[in-house]
Amino acid sequence: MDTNKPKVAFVTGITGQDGAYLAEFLLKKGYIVHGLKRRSSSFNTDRIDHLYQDPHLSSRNFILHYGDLTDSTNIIRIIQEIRPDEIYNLAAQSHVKVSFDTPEYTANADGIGTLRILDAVRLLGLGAKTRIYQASTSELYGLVQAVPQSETTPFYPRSPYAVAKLYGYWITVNYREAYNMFACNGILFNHESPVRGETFVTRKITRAVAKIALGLQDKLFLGNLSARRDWGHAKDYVEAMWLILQQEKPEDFVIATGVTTTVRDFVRMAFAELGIEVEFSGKDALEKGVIIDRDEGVLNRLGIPVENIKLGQTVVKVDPAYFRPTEVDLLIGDPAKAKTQLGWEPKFTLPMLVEDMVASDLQLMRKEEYLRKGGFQSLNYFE
Ligand code: NDP
Ligand code: GDR
Repeated sequence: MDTNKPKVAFVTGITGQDGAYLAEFLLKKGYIVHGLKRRSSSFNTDRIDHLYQDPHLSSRNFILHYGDLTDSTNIIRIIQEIRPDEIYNLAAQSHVKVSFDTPEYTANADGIGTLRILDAVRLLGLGAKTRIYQASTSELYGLVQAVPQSETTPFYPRSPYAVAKLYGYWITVNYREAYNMFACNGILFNHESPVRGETFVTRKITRAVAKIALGLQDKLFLGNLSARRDWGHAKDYVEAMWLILQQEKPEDFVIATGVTTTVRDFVRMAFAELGIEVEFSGKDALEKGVIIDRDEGVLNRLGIPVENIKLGQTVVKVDPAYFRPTEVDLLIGDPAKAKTQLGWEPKFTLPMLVEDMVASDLQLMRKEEYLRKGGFQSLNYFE
């Protein structure tokens, strides 16, 4: 084998949060990266535009292919063409709440989509060459059986998304055992970043906090404030994906920080980044968050007009429309196996994650402020 030949990776879901960070990570390691991109009626490549290479160049190390996980013919064709050393299957309808609205599509893309990848590798006779990473999730644990959740904690999925991912998890294990393939599950707990999808709760919060501070929005409507999540930074988590495929034996790993926080506390932390103190009162659907203090030194340093931050103003309200038919109340992962076997350790703490996201959204919303002042249409309001 030519050891100087660059490794070839195929990343599905390359236009998503993790796909973008993973592509950057692999390119830095010298890989040739192929990505699967869906056709969309408008551009969907914002997160990877900085990696784009002109297709007319004679040699490229970043190549995109049109395709969809619901179409096995294109999956087989692309894998046959590129014969990857590693496949990272990150593509999914990844929103838990949306999976209640689109359960059949979610099952097809997230569950059967995983089978399509595994079976393409098997059918093409690449089982001994190609290593496969499957993006499994802490949502598999669902209804709490035991905490902290580890590789041996029983699963109890609580959404069409989680049930589809349960199929993805087990079909990966089955292909490993039945066909001796190097196929692994990374059971990743929630991980976020400045490019997190705008409808996931952390990003929804950091965007709204920045808008409220700049006077572009009054308040933020949220669902279950008491849900607890183990939040890490996506940058740390894509490194773990790669490490999982570099082991001698294929195994499954939990990737988490081991720290859990309520949505309510995430809101407090995000406002606090901008020198705004928010206190919560009331219960369930009547709970609300009100500004009780402001740090003028911080506001001045960040150039946020003090008059935008009104003491007594309600900035968070609960809208039951965001409640889920079945909720996952508590996630807290035990990353001990990843720490000892992979040598993986997250570099970001939760306060560092919040700081990164709020700073980035403040900058983004300044652009929106500028556009609005100029009389232009504002950025979309995502929920
Ligand atoms: P995103 O929602 O940001 O990205 C999902 C990606 O999948 C996008 O590139 C999307 O394309 C693509 N995609 C969706 N449906 C299809 C389809 N039918 N065919 C091809 N591509 C499709 O997710 P994340 O980056 O946050 O997550 C990556 C993976 O990890 C997902 O599988 C998710 O379920 C899983 N996961 C995520 C965790 C997290 O906290 N982020 C935790 C545990 C697991 P487009 O851009 O066109 O929409
Ligand atoms: P999750 O992430 O469902 O854990 O799935 P999300 O950020 O959507 O929700 C986290 C918790 O916050 C509560 N919540 C709200 N959620 C959203 N989206 N919007 C709200 O307004 C809101 N208010 C409260 C939710 O009820 C929930 O308890 C993410 C996805 O990335 C999955 O793909 C991944 O598998 C898991 O993380 C691990």
